[in-house]
Amino acid sequence: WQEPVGEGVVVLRRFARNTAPDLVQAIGKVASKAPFRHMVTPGGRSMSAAMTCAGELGWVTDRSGYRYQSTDPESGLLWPEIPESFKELARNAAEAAGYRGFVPDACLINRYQRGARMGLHQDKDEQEFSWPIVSVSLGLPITFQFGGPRRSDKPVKILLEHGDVVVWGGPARLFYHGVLTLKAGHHPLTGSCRYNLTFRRAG
Ligand code: MD5
Ligand code: FE
Repeated sequence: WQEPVGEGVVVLRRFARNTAPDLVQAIGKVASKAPFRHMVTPGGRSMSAAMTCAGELGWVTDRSGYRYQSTDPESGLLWPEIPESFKELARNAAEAAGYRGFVPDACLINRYQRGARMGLHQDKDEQEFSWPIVSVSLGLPITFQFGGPRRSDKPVKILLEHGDVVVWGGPARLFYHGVLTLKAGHHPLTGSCRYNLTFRRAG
């Protein structure tokens, strides 16, 4: 079932619940090769969400800007491959939302701990926007802000909980969005944090 959030948005509540333990284990494997880190924005601030990546391309930010690149700037190595369990989930979720044959080349993994947030922004560093972004929430809940095409558009709040998957396509692909500060809590699978996986076609 789905709720009407906005044109191009498909919310798949609890879609990843059964595979969540596998996903969390696979996050650990990726992070053993490419550890979570707090990247710096072009403005010189450390992001409060820790990040790592998997896939042919990874999203990075530093003083020189936002971009996708094939190597981890911390190690100089290629990013780890996207785990099979991730790819299968991304493909199935995209298909459930009407996009057949979604093969992401980039997976960004965000880790939010108490106090972490993400301000309103657009995802526009990808080369094209015809494929959706598939996002998977794991662990602690967070309040998501779904805005519009302009920063000034008043955002709607949506609670994203463990196992929820959202497919952001159509006009929403480029809408402003963010998450409010993560509140302290405990989740049996992820402990004190929330993970968010985003699957993209970046190249
Ligand atoms: C998160 N991550 O919960 C979110 C989920 C990011 C990011 O925003 O850039 O890592 S992705 C939500 C998203 C993507 C594309 C469009 C829209 C939302 N939208 O139209 O609201 O960590
Ligand atoms: Fe985003």
